[in-house]
Amino acid sequence: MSSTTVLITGATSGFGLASARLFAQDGYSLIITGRRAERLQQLADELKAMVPVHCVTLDVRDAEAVGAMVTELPEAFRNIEVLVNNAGLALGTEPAWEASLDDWHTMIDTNVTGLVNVTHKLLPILREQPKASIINLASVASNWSYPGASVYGGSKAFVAQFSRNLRSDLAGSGVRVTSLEPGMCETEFSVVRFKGDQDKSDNLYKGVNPLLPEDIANIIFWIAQQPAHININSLEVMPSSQAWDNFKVVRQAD
Ligand code: NDP
Ligand code: 8X3
Repeated sequence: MSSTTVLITGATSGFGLASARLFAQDGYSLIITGRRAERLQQLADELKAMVPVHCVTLDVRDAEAVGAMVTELPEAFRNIEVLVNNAGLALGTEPAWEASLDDWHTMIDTNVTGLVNVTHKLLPILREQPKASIINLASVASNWSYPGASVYGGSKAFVAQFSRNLRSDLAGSGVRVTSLEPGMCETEFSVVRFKGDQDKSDNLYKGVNPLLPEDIANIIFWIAQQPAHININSLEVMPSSQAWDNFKVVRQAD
C-alpha cells in the first residue's frame, strides 16, 4: 500500500478514470484533474471513502491555472510520486487539406503545450521525492503513420521525443520517465475525435476486441511500481487484432 500521491490529468474519462480507480485501490492519495467538474466530483465521491482525493478543475492548456494548481496544493497532497500526463485528444480524420486549422491548434495546445505546462510546474515537486515517475501518454501514432493523423501523430511524436529528452535530463535524479504508446483502446477518445458521433465510434471498434481503459491503467500502475533502479523508457501496446499495414504506393496510370 502506498502513502504517496498520484496526479492524473484527464481523470474524467478513459485511461485517467481507470487509473484513478486502480491507484486508489493501492492506497495512493489522488489529485484528479480535468475540465468537467461534475465528473471529477462524482469520481471523488466514489473514491474518497478509500483514499484522500483532491479535485482540480483544470484546462491543461492554461499555464497560469496549472501553476495555481501547484502553488495551491494542500500540504497533504504535495508528496506527488507519480504524474500521469494523460489529458489529450484527437480531432478529425480528414486528409490534411480538408482538416480544420482550429482542430490542429487544439490538438497541439492540449497534447503538446498542455503536457509541457503540467510537467514543468510539477518537476520541482517530483525532484524532491526519493523516487518518482512521469508517465506520458503518447500513442502508436507517435511511431507509425496513418492517413488523417498528421497533427495528432505529430503531437504524439513530440510526447515520445520529449519523454526521451526529459529522461536524459533526469537520469540519476530518482525521477523516471516513460512514453506509453497505446494502440486502439475503446474510451471516449473516438467519440471526441468524431465530434460526438457515437455510432461512428462504435463502428470503429466493432469486431476488433480493442484494448480497455483498465488494460492501460494496469500498465500505468505496473510502470509506477517498478523498483527505483528501473526506468521503462517506452512501451508500445496494441490489441492483438491490430498491426501495421504495408507501405502505400500510388501508381500513375500508363
Ligand atoms: P478520453 O477522451 O476518454 O479521455 C481524455 C481525457 O483528457 C478526459 O478526461 C478529458 O477530460 C481530458 N482532456 C482533454 N482535453 C483536456 C484539456 N484541455 N485539459 C484537461 N483535460 C483534458 O480518451 P483516452 O482516455 O483514450 O485518452 C487519454 C490519452 O491517451 C490521450 O492523451 C490520448 O491521446 C491517448 N491515447 C488514447 C488512445 C486510445 O485509443 N483511446 C491510444 C493512444 C493514446 P475533460 O474533457 O473533462 O477535460
Ligand atoms: C490513439 C490510437 O491508433 O487512433 O492514439 O492513433 S490511434
